[in-house]
Amino acid sequence: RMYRCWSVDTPPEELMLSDWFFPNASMNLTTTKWSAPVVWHGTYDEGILENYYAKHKITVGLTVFAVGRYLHYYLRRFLLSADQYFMVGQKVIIYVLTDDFSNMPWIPLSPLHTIKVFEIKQEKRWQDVSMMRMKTISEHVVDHIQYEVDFLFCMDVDQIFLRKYGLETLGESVAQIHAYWYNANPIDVPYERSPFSEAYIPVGRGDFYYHAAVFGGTPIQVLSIARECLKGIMTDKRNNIEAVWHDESHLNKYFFLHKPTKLLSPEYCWDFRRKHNADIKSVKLYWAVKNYKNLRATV
Ligand code: 2GW
Ligand code: MN
Repeated sequence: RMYRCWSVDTPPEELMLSDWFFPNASMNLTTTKWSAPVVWHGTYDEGILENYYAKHKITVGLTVFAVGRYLHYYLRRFLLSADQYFMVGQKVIIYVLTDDFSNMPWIPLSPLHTIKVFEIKQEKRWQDVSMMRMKTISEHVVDHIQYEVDFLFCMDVDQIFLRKYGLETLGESVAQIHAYWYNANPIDVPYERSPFSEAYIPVGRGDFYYHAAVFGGTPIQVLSIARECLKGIMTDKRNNIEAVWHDESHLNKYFFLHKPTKLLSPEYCWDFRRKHNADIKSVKLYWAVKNYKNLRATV
C-alpha cells in the first residue's frame, strides 16, 4: 500500500518547496522518501519478529506522566491496557511519573512486566506540565533508563491500548503520524509558523505532522529528542514566545531536522471521533475521551 506523492499533481515551484507526502483513500504510504518504513497493520510479520527477538532478548521501556487529575482520570486504564497489549511476552518496564505517589493505583501485572514509580512536582501552568516532561525524561534516561532498556517509548496517559502494540513499532527513532492530519493538505497542518519560535517550520515545508502523544526509539535517541525539544522550549521562554502546540511543535521541528527511522500509522494512536475510513484497518491505541472543563479546572 502506497501513498501518492503530493508533488505528482502540483506545479514545479511547489514541488521545490514541499517535503510533503500525503495519502489518498486507496493508498497508504509504506516508505518515506528518506526510506523509513511507515508501519501499518499488515506491513509486518509478527511471527518473524517474535522469532528474531526470542534469540535477541530485549527490554522495552515506557514513560507515562500522571499529574494532578490525570492520575485519577486516566492512569489505571492506561496501565491495565498497556499490561495487556504493549509488547506482549517481552520484558517491559513502565515508568510512571506522578506528583501523587500515595494515590498510585494497584495494577495486576503479567510476568516480565514491571512498573517503577517516580515522584515529580506539579508545574503551575498546564502547558508546563506537558512541556517539562521533556526535562524529566532527559534526567531519567541519563540517571537510569539508559542502563535498563533497549528501546523506550514516551506516551500521553490519556489513551488506551486496544490491540497488540508490538515489536513492529521498535526502531532507532520512532514518530507517530497524527490521526487528524495524516491526510490533510500540508499547508493546513498546525506547525509553529512564527519565525521567532525555535519550533518554526515555514509554510510548504515539513514531512508529516507528528503526534507528541507517542514517540520513542533507543534511549540515546530519546535523550537527543527530549534534550533538543527542551532546549527549544527554554529558548522560546527566554524570548517570551510559546509554540502553538507546546512540546508537540518542538517535537515536529526535531523530526523535521532529524528524520525518524520509523513512522507509525494513525492506527497506532487513533481517535474514534474521526469518521471511520478504509485506511484504518486495526486500531492498536486510541485517545481516551477528554473532559477539558473538569480536567483543566485546577491546572
Ligand atoms: C495538560 C493540559 C491541560 C490540563 C492538564 C494537563 C495535564 C497533562 C495534567 O494535568 N496532568 C498530566 O499528567 N498531563 C500529562 O501531560 C499527561 O501525561 C498528558 O497525557 C500529557 C499531555 O497533556 P494532554 O494529554 O492533556 O495533551 P493533549 O492530549 O492535548 O496532547 C497533545 O498536545 C500536548 C501539548 O499541548 C502534548 O504535546 C501532547 O503530547 C500531545 O498529545
Ligand atoms: Mn493527550
